[in-house]
Amino acid sequence: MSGEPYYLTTPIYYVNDSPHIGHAYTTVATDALARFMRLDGRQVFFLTGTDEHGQKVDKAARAAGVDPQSFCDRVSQNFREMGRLMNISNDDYIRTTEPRHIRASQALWEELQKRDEIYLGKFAGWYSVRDEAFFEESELVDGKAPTGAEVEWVEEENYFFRLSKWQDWLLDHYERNPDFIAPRSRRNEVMSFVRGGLKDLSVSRTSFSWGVPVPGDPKHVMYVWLDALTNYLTAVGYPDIQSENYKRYWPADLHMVGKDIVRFHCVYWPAFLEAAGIPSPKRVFAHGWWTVEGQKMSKSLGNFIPPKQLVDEYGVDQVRYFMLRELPFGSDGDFSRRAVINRINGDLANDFGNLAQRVLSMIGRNCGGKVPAPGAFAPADETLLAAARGLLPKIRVEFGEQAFHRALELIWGVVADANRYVDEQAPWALARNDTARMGTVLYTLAETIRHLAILAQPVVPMAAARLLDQLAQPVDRRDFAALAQAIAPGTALPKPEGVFPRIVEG
Ligand code: ME8
Repeated sequence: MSGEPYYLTTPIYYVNDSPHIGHAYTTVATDALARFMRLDGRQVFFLTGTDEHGQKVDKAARAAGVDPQSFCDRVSQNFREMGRLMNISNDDYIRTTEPRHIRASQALWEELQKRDEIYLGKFAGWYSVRDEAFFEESELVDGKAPTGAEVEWVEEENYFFRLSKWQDWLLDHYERNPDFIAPRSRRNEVMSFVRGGLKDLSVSRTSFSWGVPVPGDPKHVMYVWLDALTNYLTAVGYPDIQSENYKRYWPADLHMVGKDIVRFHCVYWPAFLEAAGIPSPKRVFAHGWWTVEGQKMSKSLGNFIPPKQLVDEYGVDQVRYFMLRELPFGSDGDFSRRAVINRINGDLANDFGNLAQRVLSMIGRNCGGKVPAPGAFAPADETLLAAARGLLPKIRVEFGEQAFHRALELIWGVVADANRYVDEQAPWALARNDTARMGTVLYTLAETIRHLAILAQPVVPMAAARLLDQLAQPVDRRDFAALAQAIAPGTALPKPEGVFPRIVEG
């Protein structure tokens, strides 16, 4: 493998519950980026997995009447299946109950202890099991966590991490690395939290045992977030810092997370790492929150949408496209069936699907099923081809900033240009009186569709692959480097088939 390394991760999901569209969203976005980077020649390592320790999972296992390990084995499998269902191209799947991870977490702990970053003390404060987080009295809202979760008073002998010591370093780190936290609104939020003052953080618990035992003091288990964050190191071989993967992939290029877990990733994580002498990840992107049909997703409302239900109903590429196109990535938004159907029938079926279907069937009918040879290009042809050929550098910028919606807008901008061009050039009329010009127009369109299909692969991999099959493009000519090699006149094309069916509402 060659190419510059690119390491990206999703959060590891708690196994207390089944996957829903919120989890699918983060994973799909990360997958689109992983696919983009691979197509762009990068050597990608894409990690996802499950977070299996802590009080929340322990409680869920008890409620299900099974031991925590069997419970984790079962629920982790559901997240793996969600990955398959959403066509996720992860390179590794980590579970925090795996021996490799216990070893890495304990090694990080020992490193922190060796550097005197951890000390034994007495904790007294509020804890929310749902958030697996400690809160200050001043942070509580009507006696609950700011997230609305119940809190309980905890008094225990705990190990503490000297978080307060890292306050100035963190602020300086944010200043020196303006791209470390995205989007900007999250960066401001984190900076004002840190400026508000950091207290040392309790990093062990003794009131339950479902966790990684603290080295040398096994009546303590590690705080689930210290254990969980370490997964990003485990997967690249930590503590073996001489391993090929560690050297190649650490520090990670991107941790993709939801906005609910920014503090853990942007405050605690870089502080733990710096304290252990390990470089911080380059970037954390915290995306927004989905509501469903105008309501917060919650167990009590029973409105969690399992990804399988949507994929069965609309198709996997359709759901992936909707998720990444509908919301400006980073903002909150609402998931409604109406909005999904509008995107599918509008952008996919009418605009892109129809364009491809029209052009490929005209080539089938009027050119003996072979890509026609173009004559001299007219200005309108040149304009369309230039728009298609100019896309990659533009969408590279957007993917680099995780602005998936803007990348798709750009691609679909050229879909719209191509549709306008078909209408203006009217190749069906040229078929009757100027077959040479018709050949040039259909060639221009076939080449444009090839660009669009190659560039759409990260988001709609299956449909794009079917389009590239219909353009008879060999599998080794589908990456971004292949954009420069125009489709060969005379290429025999198979019979076209629609790739984006309309949703017919009953
Ligand atoms: O926090 N909208 O796991 P978790 C958008 N184990 N995204 C959503 C969402 C919604 N309504 N609901 C969930 C944890 N998500 C920890 C992470 S990482 C070292 C440990 C997504 O199962 C979003 O990415 O609660 C959010 O950050 C994540 O699921 C939380 O998953």
